[in-house]
Amino acid sequence: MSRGKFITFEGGEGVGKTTNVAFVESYLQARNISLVVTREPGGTKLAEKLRALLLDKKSEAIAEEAELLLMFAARAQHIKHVIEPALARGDWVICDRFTDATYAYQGGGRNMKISHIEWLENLVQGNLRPDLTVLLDAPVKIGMERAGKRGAFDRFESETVQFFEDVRRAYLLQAEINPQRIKLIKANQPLADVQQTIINVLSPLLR
Ligand code: T5A
Repeated sequence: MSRGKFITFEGGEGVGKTTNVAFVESYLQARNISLVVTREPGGTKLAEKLRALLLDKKSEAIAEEAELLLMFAARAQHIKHVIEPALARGDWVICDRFTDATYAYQGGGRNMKISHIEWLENLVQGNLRPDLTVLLDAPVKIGMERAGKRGAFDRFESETVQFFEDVRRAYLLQAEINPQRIKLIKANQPLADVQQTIINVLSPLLR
């Protein structure tokens, strides 16, 4: 049994990650690929509890270091109990956000040291890196408008426009540093065009 593929979806608020994760799920299922769809922070009982704490707007002010460590605590659980077992049994894993989000939000948005994120990434993930990352990119205003239609904002969504501009810049830098893995797709085009581009970037993995 060959190891499954690990695909992550990234991007700022409201760019269409969840919509396109569902699209890829149906697309791969139609090709008889056995897969697990999951998300971060989250994906296990404990990690979902940590997600609720991290997104809760009413919580006490969370120290940046605590936020970073909670993201990686959730990730450690997720990798150990969901991602690694699935990949080992040959399933593909489609994950709505992963460590690029930490580089973007905690590194770019919160301005935390990249060397600290790299250290935690190596500690928690060992050699595990996605085979493919779909980075959906749109101007901050468009993403926030789309996210706003969904209802009340969570703790991250309540951040400033400057924060999201910094997040976006950090994501684009990640794509520049990792051009083989991260495929940048313009998300401010019609959904059908976004999805056709996603099929194009997926096709090398299906060969
Ligand atoms: N976080 C996460 C960190 O800070 N560090 C980390 O390490 C990690 C892993 C998680 C939060 O945690 C932070 C980042 C996040 O703030 P989340 O729920 O994963 O939160 O992220 P959100 O961005 O809040 O997810 P959203 O559901 O808001 O956005 P999506 O999934 O990008 O957008 P989606 O698919 O729900 O689409 C939004 C709307 O746009 C429409 C959809 O139909 C929907 O109505 N849409 C389009 N409309 C027109 N044209 C298109 N091309 C469209 N694509 C989608």
